[in-house]
Amino acid sequence: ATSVAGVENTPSERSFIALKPDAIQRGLIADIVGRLERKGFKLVAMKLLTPSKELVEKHYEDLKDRPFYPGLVAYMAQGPVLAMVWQGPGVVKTVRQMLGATNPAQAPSGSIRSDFFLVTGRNGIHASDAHASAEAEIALWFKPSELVDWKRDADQWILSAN
Ligand code: IDP
Ligand code: MG
Repeated sequence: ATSVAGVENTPSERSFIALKPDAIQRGLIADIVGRLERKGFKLVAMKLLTPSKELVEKHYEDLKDRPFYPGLVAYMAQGPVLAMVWQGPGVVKTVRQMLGATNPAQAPSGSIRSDFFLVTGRNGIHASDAHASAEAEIALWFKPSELVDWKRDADQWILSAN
């Protein structure tokens, strides 16, 4: 397996997506992962883990001064978390749209957070919000050797003719 840093706005663009412990506990893996898969994005890494408190703290470092931070870290560090890397043109922005707003009550109907979740503190899924944060989060959660470099035959039907 090799990994080449994803390039923004090309088919190699990547995002870090993670199903949070509530999604795992509730048996929503197939429903949510299925949406990403059917959209046409390509899965390049996936692992189920219970992240260390340190990993979660680093992942949510920019929120460390918020009142909900300790509860957020405890929620995530309970595990399990399904950590993934998905690839495709526009993946960062499009997956954020597929998620909907942070607060499921404000997420558009048909979005993942609207369809499966009720409250901000149990909103089931994380997705990188920008290209730079995606690359940083991928490096935080995965070793380069865990990213799978594979040729998908369906790409000729998904990525061509644009
Ligand atoms: P995002 O997940 O949509 O990017 P962020 O503002 O980056 O939203 O917050 C990260 C995560 O922190 C949220 O997905 C949610 O799990 C949690 N969070 C954000 N705001 C609150 C809050 O007001 N109460 C409890 N948890 C929150
Ligand atoms: Mg965020």
